[in-house]
Amino acid sequence: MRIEPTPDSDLRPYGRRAFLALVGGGLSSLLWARPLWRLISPVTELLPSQVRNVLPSGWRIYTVAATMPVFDPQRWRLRIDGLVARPLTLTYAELRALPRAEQTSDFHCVTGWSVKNVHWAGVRFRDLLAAARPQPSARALTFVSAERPYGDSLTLEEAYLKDAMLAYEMDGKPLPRPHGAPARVVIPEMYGYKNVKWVERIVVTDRPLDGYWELRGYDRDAWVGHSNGYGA
Ligand SMILES: Nc1nc2c(c(=O)[nH]1)N[C@H]1C(S)=C(S)[C@@H](COP(=O)(O)O)O[C@H]1N2
Ligand SMILES: [Mo]
Repeated sequence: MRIEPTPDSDLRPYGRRAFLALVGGGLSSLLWARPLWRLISPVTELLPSQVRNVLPSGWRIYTVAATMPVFDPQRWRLRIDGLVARPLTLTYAELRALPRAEQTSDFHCVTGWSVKNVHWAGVRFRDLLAAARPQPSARALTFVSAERPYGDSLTLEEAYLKDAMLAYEMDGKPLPRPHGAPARVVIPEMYGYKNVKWVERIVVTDRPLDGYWELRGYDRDAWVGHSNGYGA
């Protein structure tokens, strides 16, 4: 895996190491990472710095790195590996050629804002994974963002909910760069932090792993209305 230069914030290198360790299969660092984060930094103090801007549509564009990944349709690849019979790499054209699904759903950030009736088009995870053939021990998916060190995971049960998808269109247009071009996770039942933007790799694992915000105190089970967010 490519290792990126260390960014300026004192918070970020920690998260990158933890998440790369996670993707590399090293789970041990995560077991101590979470309680440590709770001690160092209450969740509420981290949130305001997340807000880059608020759009008239009600969306806030959230990032953790200094710059957003650039999407080049010729060079972009989506890697699917881990507990699969056949690890594979999809081009953007190959992703678009998979069975297309569409839906209209609401989007909720754990900090209290929502956007209603977002129209998404993309691929259901079952269709996305079919060619890779998950092994019988597969239980979860870990989504690695091109925006390091962001990532998160879903159990297969969650990923196979009928309105969860890897989305490549939003409101009738290709997914805009600030929203994660060319592809992001959409799972309306769960808070926004599970909806990983700029997905470039999906690792099939035998258990869900803690993602970026979970390492910083949020629940892994991010069900809207039932987890430890504001107003929950
Ligand atoms: N790569 C990446 N994905 C991310 C985030 C992020 O900072 N980086 N923030 C998450 C959070 S907390 C929310 S609420 C949504 C916000 O989606 P938007 O930026 O498209 O409004 O993206 C999620 N996915
Ligand atoms: Mo969020």
